[in-house]
Amino acid sequence: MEIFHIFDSAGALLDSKSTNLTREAAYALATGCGFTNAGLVPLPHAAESRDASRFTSWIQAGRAGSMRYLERVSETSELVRARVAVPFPWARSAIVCFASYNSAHPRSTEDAPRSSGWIARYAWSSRIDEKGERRPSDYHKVLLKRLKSLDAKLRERCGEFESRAYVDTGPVVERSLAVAAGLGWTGKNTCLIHPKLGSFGFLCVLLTSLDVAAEDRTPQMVSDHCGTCTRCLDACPTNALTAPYQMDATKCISYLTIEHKAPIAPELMSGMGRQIFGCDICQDVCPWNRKAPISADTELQPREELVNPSLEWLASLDEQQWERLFNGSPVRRSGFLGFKRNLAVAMGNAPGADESLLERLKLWSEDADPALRTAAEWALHKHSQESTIE
Ligand code: B12
Ligand code: SF4
Ligand code: SF4
Repeated sequence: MEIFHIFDSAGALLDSKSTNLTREAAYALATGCGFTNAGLVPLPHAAESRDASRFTSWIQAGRAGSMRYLERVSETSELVRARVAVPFPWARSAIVCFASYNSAHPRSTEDAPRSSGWIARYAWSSRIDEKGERRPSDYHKVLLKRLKSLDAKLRERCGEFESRAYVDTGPVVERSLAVAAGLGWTGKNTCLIHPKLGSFGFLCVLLTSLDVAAEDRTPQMVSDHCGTCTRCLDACPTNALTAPYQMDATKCISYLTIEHKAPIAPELMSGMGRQIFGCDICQDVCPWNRKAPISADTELQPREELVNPSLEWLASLDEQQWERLFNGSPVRRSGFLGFKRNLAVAMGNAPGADESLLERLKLWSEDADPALRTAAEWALHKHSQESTIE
């Protein structure tokens, strides 16, 4: 059967006599829509049972904490996310896309200005708007738009078919599909690592009812390149990486600062260091990110003001100013109160304490919000102990 994998010099498809997808076509169309890389996997895929049982064990071990949406079950009592076929029995292929957000800016693990915090690299993103002004951007929106244009391009060639486009929020395990699509391997830090692009990349998925061409149905997996390295496990400050390839999300700083809305357990606060939104440590120490190319993605460019931001500056923002700073940014997910709670922890971990930080912490230690109050009390206690020791 004829398959559409013949391109002219501009990358346009010349032949579309069949509706079978090829890797080459998926890659060309996806990169044409702005993605850095893309792979294709037939569904169900070869490692589906293995990944379904890994996901199920992870949920059963209580690793998901309060992220209840991950635990949703079907009418047949199967975890919805364990296999794509549970929510989408019609799905025959997944185009998995990778969008790099790597930048030349410092790593969280490098020396930083005194009393500065850390916002995860993925949340620095911005774009220039129609008026020429830099605006925060959110990868969910940016990439969903690209997936939709990929979907439209496929429709022009294949006619109608069933599809779903997901960036993060769909009921699928994106890293499982990315590995199956040959985009990289699962690192011991649990991240998808692309052998050339590293792990500072977003993943997203276009599920379709289109079949994969026969010659592209054989899995093209990237082998595990972690070898004897254990840098990520050694560097994780809260021991969230309980063993190679195993993460207890309830201990992960990313979970604690973004997803977890309640008070943070005091025994985890010291380990959180200066992270105020997300955490990059296990990726910053990874040798596979050292030589990764810098992303030229115009919609995911870093905002300078969010790199090593001063804790004092962030703590001084009122709600309106905070909303303005993070309107349209992934940082909004923590909420204003959650962000202040995270700041309080980072202020507790800051070396020494300026009078103004202590004043702010005193104010917050009387706040009505229990999560902020607990964090501020902990931070004050920590500084009072330090001054006693001195
Ligand atoms: C819940 C979630 C989290 C949770 C839990 C993370 C986790 N490790 O499970 C928290 C809040 C902690 C989190 C943190 C982060 N996240 Co997150 N998260 C998700 C989400 C929504 C679901 C992940 C999930 O289902 N977890 C359950 C576990 C079982 O699944 P998994 O780790 O993805 O599964 C693979 C491996 O663990 C592996 N595996 C399991 N057991 C074993 C055993 C062996 C031997 C091996 C080899 C492999 C293996 O198999 C699975 C399939 O391959 C996905 C989006 C999505 N819909 O998939 C984004 C996603 C995984 N997150 C992402 C990002 C960017 C992050 C952060 C970097 C953000 C930050 N800077 O703070 C950190 C990274 C922390 C880390 N080391 O993983 C990206 C990952 C990109 C990449 N290159 O890997 C995703 C895909 C979002 C996106 N659309 O881009 N995240
Ligand atoms: S993101 Fe941070 S806390 Fe989470 S596993 Fe990696 S190093 Fe540990
Ligand atoms: S730091 Fe080392 S062990 Fe961890 S993911 Fe990177 S290469 Fe693998």
